[in-house]
Amino acid sequence: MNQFNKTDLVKGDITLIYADAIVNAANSSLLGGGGVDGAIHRAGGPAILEACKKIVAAQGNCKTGNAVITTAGNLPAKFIIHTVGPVWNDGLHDEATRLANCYKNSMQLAINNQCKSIAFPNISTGIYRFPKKLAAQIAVQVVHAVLAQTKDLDKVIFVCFDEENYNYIREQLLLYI
Ligand code: AR6
Repeated sequence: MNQFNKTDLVKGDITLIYADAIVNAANSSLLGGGGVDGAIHRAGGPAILEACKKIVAAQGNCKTGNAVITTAGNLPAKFIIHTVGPVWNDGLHDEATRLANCYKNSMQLAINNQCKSIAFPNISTGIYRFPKKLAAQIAVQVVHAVLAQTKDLDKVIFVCFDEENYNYIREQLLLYI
């Protein structure tokens, strides 16, 4: 299986995806919010928030670029990996590196928890205003770089809620055929 076959592109709602882990674009409080974060907590039920609160009590807030793992509650996934994307400022505040870290650290956490498949939303491209084209370039590049270095993941699914993100991710994935 080549690396291209290890990536998939889906347009829709990540809460409906059957993957070992789905990634949440959270904020550092881990207490929920709008966008995909709101959708995951709503669909997954209160067990996810309870697990997040325990993590915050034990280790404090989650820093930008880092990731933590919880139950997926009522969702079809096994785990939720909550990562905190950067707020886009002007591109001069390490936004690109910090977004890359979200993808890297989420994949590593999935591997550490014996996950074979992981689904990502377009982290930071909503409320945090990261430019979608640049975010797609970073996401696909990092995912392929990590896949090239591990045999532990069988599938990475990009789940795009909007047409614009879908087209940018598609454009980037085609570069790897
Ligand atoms: N499934 C997949 N993708 C979705 C869904 C869904 N159900 N809903 C929205 N998106 P955002 P951010 C897409 O704003 O920019 C929260 O309040 C959306 O179209 O969810 O990282 C957190 O608590 C966009 O492309 O996350 C933080 O405070 C992408 O998900 C803050 O928002 C990310 O948009 C994080 O902002």
